[in-house]
Amino acid sequence: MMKEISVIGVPMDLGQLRRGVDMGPSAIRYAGMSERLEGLGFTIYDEGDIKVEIKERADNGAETRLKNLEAVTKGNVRLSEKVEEVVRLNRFPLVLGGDHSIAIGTLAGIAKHNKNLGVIWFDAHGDLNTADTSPSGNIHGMSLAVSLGIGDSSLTNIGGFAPKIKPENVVIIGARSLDPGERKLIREKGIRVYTMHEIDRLGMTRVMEETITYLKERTDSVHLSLDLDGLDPDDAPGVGTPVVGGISYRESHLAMEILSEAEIVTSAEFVEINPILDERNKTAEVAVALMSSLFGDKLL
Ligand code: B3U
Ligand code: MN
Ligand code: MN
Repeated sequence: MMKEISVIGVPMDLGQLRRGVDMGPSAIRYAGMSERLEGLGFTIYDEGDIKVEIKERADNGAETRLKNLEAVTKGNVRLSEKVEEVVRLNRFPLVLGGDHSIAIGTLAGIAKHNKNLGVIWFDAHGDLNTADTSPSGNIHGMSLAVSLGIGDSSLTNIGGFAPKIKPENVVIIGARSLDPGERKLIREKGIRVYTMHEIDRLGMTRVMEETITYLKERTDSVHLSLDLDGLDPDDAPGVGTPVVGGISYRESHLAMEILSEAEIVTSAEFVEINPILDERNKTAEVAVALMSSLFGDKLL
């Protein structure tokens, strides 16, 4: 794995309606991220935060169902440019959210340099809605679809090209809340999904081994997009849309450790941490612990 990590904070709360997720990057830093990763031998370049419009000044998408479309687009354009620069410097981009709409900008920046990018989407949700299928109009529930080239063109064309990823290069892990339109898209596009059913049935070890074999066969780099709501709300309570019956603290660590051993992950983001809804920064601390496992921390 690259020994230099660039950390990029994205205080984005416009892809959904709950306040507080914009404080995620700060909460993660406060939980001791840099010290933990430096302790593992990495050099950390903290690039600070991307500028995102504050809620009070953001438009509310008068002529579209997509909430705050213009401000979400602008923040993601800035993010994509920063991520692209980091990849060009051959550093590992580690993006801190913010809501999951920021995956649009992260993937746009990475995909500029990686034409055969794989994505692990660790999430309770599919984030595969479009303006037509979304029950909420919230862009954080559309970011994976947008990255596949499906959705509003101002989002799909960020970076000047689309799509950013191929459906057969995506693996969703932890899904347990999928809308009807998302299920249809999964079937139509043949996207690989490990729902909680498969995780319970096969165990996390087999799920991760299959995922790694699958992605190694067809991709040359892998982005991990980790939504903290993929975990069970008992372990990660500080998220905007918790869904019961999720991945446990231990299973999620095991997943990170297996990924670390496989040495396939080339970029990552940790999103949806909402300190206002959290219990004494527990969810940010979980995020830092997971990062530490992903970057090779061993128990012994
Ligand atoms: N699928 C629903 C809910 C949702 C998606 N992502 C989150 N919640 N975090 C939607 O609004 O698209
Ligand atoms: Mn998500
Ligand atoms: Mn989610």
